Amino acid sequence: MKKSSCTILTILTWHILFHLLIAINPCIDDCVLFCIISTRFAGMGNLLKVLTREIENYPHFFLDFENAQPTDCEREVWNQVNAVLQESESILSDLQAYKGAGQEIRDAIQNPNDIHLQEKAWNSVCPLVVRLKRFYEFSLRLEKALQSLLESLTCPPYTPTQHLEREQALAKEFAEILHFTLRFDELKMRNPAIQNDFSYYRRTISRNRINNMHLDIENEVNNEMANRMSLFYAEATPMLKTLSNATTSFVSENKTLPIENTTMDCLSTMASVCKVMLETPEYSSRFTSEDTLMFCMRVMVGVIILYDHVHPVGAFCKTSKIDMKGCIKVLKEQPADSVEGLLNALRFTTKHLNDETTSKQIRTMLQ
Ligand SMILES: *[C@@H]1O[C@H](CO)[C@@H](O)[C@H](O)[C@H]1NC(C)=O
Ligand SMILES: *[C@@H]1O[C@H](CO)[C@@H](O)[C@H](O)[C@H]1NC(C)=O
Ligand SMILES: CC(=O)N[C@H]1CO[C@H](CO)[C@@H](O)[C@@H]1O
Repeated sequence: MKKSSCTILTILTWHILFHLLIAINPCIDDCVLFCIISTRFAGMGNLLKVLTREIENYPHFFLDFENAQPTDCEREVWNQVNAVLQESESILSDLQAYKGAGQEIRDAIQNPNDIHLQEKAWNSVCPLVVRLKRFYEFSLRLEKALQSLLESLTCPPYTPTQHLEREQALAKEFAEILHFTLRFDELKMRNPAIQNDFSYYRRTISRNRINNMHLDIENEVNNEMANRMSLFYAEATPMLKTLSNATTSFVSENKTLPIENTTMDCLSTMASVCKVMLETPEYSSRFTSEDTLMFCMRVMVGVIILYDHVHPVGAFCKTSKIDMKGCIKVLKEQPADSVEGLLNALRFTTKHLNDETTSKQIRTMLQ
């Protein structure tokens, strides 16, 4: 008894000292200090959790999706990612307005000898390809932004929970990337014109190349670019696939660190935080707008899908760090029409739902 209260006292002293020192020197030194303390007092984290009554299995805190502002420590990465995110709404509205050249292409194909119709189709498709290139290039910038965030949100010495709680503005940007991704892929899936236009473009350009005509477009979209764009648009959910590829390579390039676990933990923690905020009225009532609840749901689903694509056995099996039953339950408690798209995303864009390791109960919940 005496011994354990002594331990607790020591820990409290360190805890207080730690916070005092952080208050004095907030930025770099706290990392160093925390590192020293946490290596010297392995296990302190768990005891502290008990002391602060954080004994639940799943991380639990309010992530301020509406107002989080970057601290000085976050600012550099935040600015970099924010510059990318600034463009995301215009990408979405451009994609939403994308009508395609279906009619012109059909006319040209049905009248192969009508040069005028061939030119008309070609001239309609070229500007569309330039727009598709802009979307594709945006995916590359988003991929870089995601990697910067993952680096910040997984670096030692903090746990993913500590990172997300301390770096809420970065966590919010991470959420915004996922939110954007789901909306982009939804629009792309509903627009078959994109692939149709692009494959017409590819067939026609090789013919035009033989006839040595109308090749200005190649200054804009060269052959290598066209190949890469082709792979991108061939994906059912291209933006998510880009992010999951990026996350997978982030995990494998950083193998020497215990990051393999921390990256997955970062994703599962994010899912859990969203779930807890949605199912806990004390948290969800702090959002001033209904849109934030929808945002939170999309982010939860986005992060689950990402986890499922990156993790070797996915999000649905028993060992998954994501409480899938809880997440699906939270979605099903919302008005059906607002979550149907999200449930479909879980049904049709995940990778491991139909694996044998997925419990019957989860499969039934998603039927
Ligand atoms: C993702 O990676 C796979 C395998 O390396 C590749 O075939 C695919 O084209 C990539 N997809 C995207 C969208 O980057
Ligand atoms: C971290 O990941 C490695 C490889 O996947 C695994 O062997 C190890 O048990 C994991 N550690 C923890 C604490 O989960
Ligand atoms: C610490 C470390 O090795 N970080 C590397 C993780 O992987 C990215 C690329 O995905 C590198 O840029 C980082 O330097």
